[in-house]
Amino acid sequence: MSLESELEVLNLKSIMRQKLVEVEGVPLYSKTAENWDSIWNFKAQPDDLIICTYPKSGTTWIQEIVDMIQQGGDPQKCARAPIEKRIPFLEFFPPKPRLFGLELAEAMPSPRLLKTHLPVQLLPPSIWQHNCKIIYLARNIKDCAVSYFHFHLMNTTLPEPGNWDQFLEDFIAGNVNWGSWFDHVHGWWNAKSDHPVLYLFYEDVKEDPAQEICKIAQFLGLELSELVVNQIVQHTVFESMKVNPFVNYTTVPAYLMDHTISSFMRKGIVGDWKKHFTVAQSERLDGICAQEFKGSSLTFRTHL
Ligand code: PPS
Repeated sequence: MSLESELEVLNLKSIMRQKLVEVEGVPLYSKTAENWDSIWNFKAQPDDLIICTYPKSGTTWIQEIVDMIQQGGDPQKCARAPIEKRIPFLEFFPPKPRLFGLELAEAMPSPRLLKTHLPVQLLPPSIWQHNCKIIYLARNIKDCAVSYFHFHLMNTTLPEPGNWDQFLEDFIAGNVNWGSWFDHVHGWWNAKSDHPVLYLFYEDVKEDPAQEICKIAQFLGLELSELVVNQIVQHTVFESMKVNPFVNYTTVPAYLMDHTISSFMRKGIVGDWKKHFTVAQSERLDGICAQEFKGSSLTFRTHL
């Protein structure tokens, strides 16, 4: 093996099945925690647009929708690079020499589109200081948990998930990368009263994509023709995204994402949880949700 290949293997090993390390009580990739100062000191620009989600809430879907809106509905322009190169993922640190996350963002001309899964309290302060626009997409907890479980199986940068029953317990307790789903969706729900946050739901985008695309365009101060809205709907429907190598993560090496175990574009539906949850698990989670959402105006749909 050449020296370069050996280094590549060593570098890769450092990000595979990473341990989680808490930052302000939130479990994050150990690489993210190691680089926390540089994330916290990220210098935002006033025209940065941030896409924020809890993992597996439809981030990639909304990223492609927003890029399509910004590119006037031209799919060729969105095919300029895979999604992770077009929209830097702020807190993700891949092995060197890959340009990613922060470094990619810093090398990018404005206006930038950025992705993060950070909970509200961990968002770098300069994003608030510059009053950057933020699009938040939330997904119901049951489908989110199922999707995250399958993602742990195929994505070797995440810790081993154990079986579904074990994973679900960790997920509910917030012992997973990026922490508690409850804290995340509530934190961002509350943030929208003081900041320019457009709070969207996966289930609404699934039910009426054209309507949600128009909401996003309006938030960005753009007007789209009916033709362009239809082009965006066609280009971003699950069946199109599943076979589009610029969004389906099939260009990522198989030792990091093994699509033979589970596709990144897995099911793309509302209600797949019914195939995974036992009745007891579902009822228990309903009880926890009832407690967690007491007094909150935030509600989710678990079927359409
Ligand atoms: S990540 O890794 O956190 O960025 O993943 P994320 O993109 O947030 O979520 C992946 C899930 O979103 C589904 N998806 C879609 N659903 C409907 N329509 C479209 N176009 C679409 N694109 C991605 C994807 O299939 C994952 O959900 P599951 O339930 O696992 O299928």
